Amino acid sequence: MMNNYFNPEIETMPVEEIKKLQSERLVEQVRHVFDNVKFYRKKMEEAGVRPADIKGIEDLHKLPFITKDDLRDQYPYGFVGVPLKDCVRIQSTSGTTGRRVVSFYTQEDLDVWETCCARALVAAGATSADVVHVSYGYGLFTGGPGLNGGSHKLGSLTLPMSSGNTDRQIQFMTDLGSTILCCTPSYAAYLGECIKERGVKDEIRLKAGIFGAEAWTEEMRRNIEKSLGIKAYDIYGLTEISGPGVSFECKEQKGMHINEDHFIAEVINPATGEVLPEGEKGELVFTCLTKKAFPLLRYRTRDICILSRKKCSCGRTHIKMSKPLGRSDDMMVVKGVNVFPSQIETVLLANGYEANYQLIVDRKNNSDTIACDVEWLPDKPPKDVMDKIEREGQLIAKLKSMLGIAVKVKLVEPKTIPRSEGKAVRIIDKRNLYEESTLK
Ligand code: DLL
Repeated sequence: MMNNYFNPEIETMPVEEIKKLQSERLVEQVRHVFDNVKFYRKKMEEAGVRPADIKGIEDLHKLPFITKDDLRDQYPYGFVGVPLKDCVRIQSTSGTTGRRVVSFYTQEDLDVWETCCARALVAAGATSADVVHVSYGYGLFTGGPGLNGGSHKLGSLTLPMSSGNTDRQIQFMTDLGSTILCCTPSYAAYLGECIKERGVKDEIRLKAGIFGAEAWTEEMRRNIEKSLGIKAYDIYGLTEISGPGVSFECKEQKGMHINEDHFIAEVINPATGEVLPEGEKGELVFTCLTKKAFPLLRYRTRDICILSRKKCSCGRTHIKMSKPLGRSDDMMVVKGVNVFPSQIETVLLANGYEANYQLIVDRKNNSDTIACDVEWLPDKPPKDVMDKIEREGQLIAKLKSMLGIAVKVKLVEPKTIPRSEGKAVRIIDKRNLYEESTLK
């Protein structure tokens, strides 16, 4: 009889046993990091913590945090925990020079990552008899390679479609009878519209989709499920902690099970760093238990979440996280790309403007748009309309090369962007993608 798990013995392990396994792995991992990652060894020494002080997960709170800034400062090799000859792959975030994170993998690390993705596929009902259509981007982005690897592990026929070229996507989907779709939720919604427009819904064999990499609402889930005639499951992850599959939804569709044999999750107060009890909302922090090439301990994700150990009807015992409910920094995911306002600011300052700007992010026809109003300097007004268009064009090109996505730029008169007495309101996100948790 078919079961609903990829690794039943681990996914349904009694909680006490999971904690025991985590403790054993943590002790070993702390030793590995202390011995091999100079930067973290120094951090531990500064905090007065020795590997011997970490006897199990109850001691986790003694370890110092790692932030994205630490990764940036140590770019590219500072966190690598094995000789480079043992690394077989890198993946990277969509960020640019200043914010780029490069994550390294040994062959075993890739194996673990792909197993986590295979678990997500099985939780969405996939078997080796399925045709898995992967429309996440391939290359440096983790989406395509992660789900691709998971699908191979499961033995499913894998279509490495990558993103874009919607006509071809639909053609393969109908010709090859794709049954599981993996892509961002906004692309799934767009595909649903295109399929309707082309009148080919009857030729589509999809039964489920695994959608993540950006925030999406329950309303979007309902729309996608209706337009594609499928069950839509959430999947979460980040490049620093391997990629997609850190956690995934099961048939309950209420919260994502974290692969606790490989990651410990904590929720902290982002202002004080204090660990919060289960059920409270705070910043999600991950410790990698098994990754050797890029072994991050207590990495602050900046995603705001809630954890819950309530019994799940699917039988999995691994803790669940809510959908991300916001960010504790100002990062936005636009068209699947991680965008920081500081990147925009860098471009403006480098091109003779000041940081008087406002970003307006919206979603039209299931596609994100980002516009940036920028004040020209009082002593440098555009000479005429042509000059204004030319200057806007220059900024568009510079922003495109910094972010990798198109930003619509409008130069505006000085002092027309509202000033604030406190923190400047740099971003108006009209998409309302974050909502209250459905985890009870
Ligand atoms: O987005 C990995 C991924 C690929 C996840 C495919 C799921 C599917 P990064 O580009 O490093 O990695 O971006 C990580 O994206 O910190 C969240 O803020 C956001 N994010 C990822 N998954 C979700 C999700 C990939 N399901 C950042 N819901 C994370 C909301 C998500 N936000």
